[in-house]
Amino acid sequence: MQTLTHDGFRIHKGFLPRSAQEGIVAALREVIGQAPLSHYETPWGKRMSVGMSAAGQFGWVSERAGYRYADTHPSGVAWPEIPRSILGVWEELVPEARAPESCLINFYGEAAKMGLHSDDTEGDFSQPVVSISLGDPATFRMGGLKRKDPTRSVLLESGDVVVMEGESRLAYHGIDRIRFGRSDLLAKGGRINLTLRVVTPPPGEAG
Ligand code: MD6
Ligand code: FE
Repeated sequence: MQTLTHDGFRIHKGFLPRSAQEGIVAALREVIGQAPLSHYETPWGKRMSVGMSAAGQFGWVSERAGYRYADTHPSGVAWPEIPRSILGVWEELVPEARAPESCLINFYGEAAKMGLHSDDTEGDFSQPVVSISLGDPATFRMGGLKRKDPTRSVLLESGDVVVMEGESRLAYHGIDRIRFGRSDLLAKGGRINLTLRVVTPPPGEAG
């Protein structure tokens, strides 16, 4: 296994063996069965190409009125628990961190991509974000703290895990495109990205 770093992005190439990837996909089928993927509308009125769901105490939702963390799926049901197999990745890579409160599930079909953004709506930026890639490879673009900072890209493949912490925690990043059909992990192709996060403010601090 190889670990690359870029301004605080820690990229663990090949972190999850195939059997672990398959286990996580099986667990995600259960989660999606209870909390189906949504193509949210952004506050600026665009339908997102990425299908989204979540597990844990909070999920990220977006609508015309804005985006936010919500404690229920748009259908009103609670988000399912974060599967044990996914929690294990967090525990192994960021053992000092608080327990993750959200696992966002992003599904990329053939034409899906995600624009450059900073994950800046959580309550405790001292806590990392851990991101797991499954299925088809994708070009991950990494920048700096300002949108216009120079960027670099790296190919994320099935089983790779990225940790964003410290100086990279608020760095801009996005997915340019996926290489549809290159992986046989998902029978119908596509890419799943999971991001584990702490959402609430540090304990003892007023929200
Ligand atoms: C993706 N990832 O890999 C998009 N966010 O599909 C993210 O937006 C992301 O990889 C926060 C931390 C790590 C990430
Ligand atoms: Fe992100």
